[in-house]
Amino acid sequence: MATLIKDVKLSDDIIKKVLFERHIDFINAYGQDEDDFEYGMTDYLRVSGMYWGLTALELMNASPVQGKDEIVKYVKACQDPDSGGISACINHDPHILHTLSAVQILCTYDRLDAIDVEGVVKYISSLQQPDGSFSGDKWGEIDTRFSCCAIMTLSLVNRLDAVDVETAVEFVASCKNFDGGFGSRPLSESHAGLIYCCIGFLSITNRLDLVDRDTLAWWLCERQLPSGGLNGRPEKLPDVCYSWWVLSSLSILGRLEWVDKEALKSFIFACQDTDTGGFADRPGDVADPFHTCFGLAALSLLGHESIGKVNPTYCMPQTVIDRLHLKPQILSD
Ligand code: 3PZ
Ligand code: ZN
Repeated sequence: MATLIKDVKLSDDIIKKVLFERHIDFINAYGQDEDDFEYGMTDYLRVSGMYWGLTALELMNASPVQGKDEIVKYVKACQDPDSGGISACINHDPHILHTLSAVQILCTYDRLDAIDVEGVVKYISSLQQPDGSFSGDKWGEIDTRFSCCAIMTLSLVNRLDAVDVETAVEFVASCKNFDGGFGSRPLSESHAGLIYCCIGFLSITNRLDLVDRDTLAWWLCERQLPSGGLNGRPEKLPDVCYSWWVLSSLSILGRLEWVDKEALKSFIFACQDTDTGGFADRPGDVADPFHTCFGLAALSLLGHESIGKVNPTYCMPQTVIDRLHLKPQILSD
């Protein structure tokens, strides 16, 4: 039986440039509902939603119309004074993902002083388990995504000393599979999003020696489909956010040249919504800040000259990573 490849077909008249003005308006419009940037995004996603939108704006060299002070004030109000963690939205429970997003926003605006950084450090270290893994909140399950959030957050505030990095590395290493990829826990299947988390984690902890570089780079390149787009696992449709999870991992591994860059650019361009602005997961779908951020970030890694340089480990402007003197490990070609 012939193998059926799941894919999309790009139309012949796809746009071949980035619609910057449209995307800037799209992101800014997400905040205009109630005069505040914050309100456009569903509450359970808000602080991370702000990070996606604000990072998209930074990469386009634009500023939020609502003003950075307003954003800093909102993020500050989401910190729980008891645990030190940061929630998606005022009065929600703190979570490690939103804690990372908040720290990413504040580092980008050079406003870490606005929150209780020691509280953040205390919160992250409280989530580490005896086996080195991290949970996402005080109830949550264990997942390599949370190991990544923990190590990224602590490295951004220069406090990696607050956790046991060595056992944290052992846990992530135990999630490596025979295909070179990584899963969410030991024995769980490889997935491009989780591979990004683990490769980002290992680049910060300077342990890329634990990666089966070419086996993994090969698996990642196999995510590219005839449309030029990338999927997250075999048999899945392409999706713009996987352009980021796969490309950032390949970039850290020094294997960016293994993908067909022109074909991927065409796919990402085709995911722009020419009416509303923003990028969708695939051509014709509804645009959102998440895919807009990762679509632009992927184009940055592909060398688009009008998009600011993004750091492949942190998905933050490279200028910010340089200002913080962070040097996540990167393998050269
Ligand atoms: C999306 N989340 O669980 S979510 C997310 N997905 O909060 C945010 N690619 O339905 C937006 N799919 C859009 N704006 C989607 C964040 C998911 C990822 C879903 C998705 C992305 C295809 C189906 C998980 C970092 C943080 C969180 C995730 C990944 C990386 C949804 C569905 C899920 C979610 C939010 C909205 C629109 C935006
Ligand atoms: Zn997606």
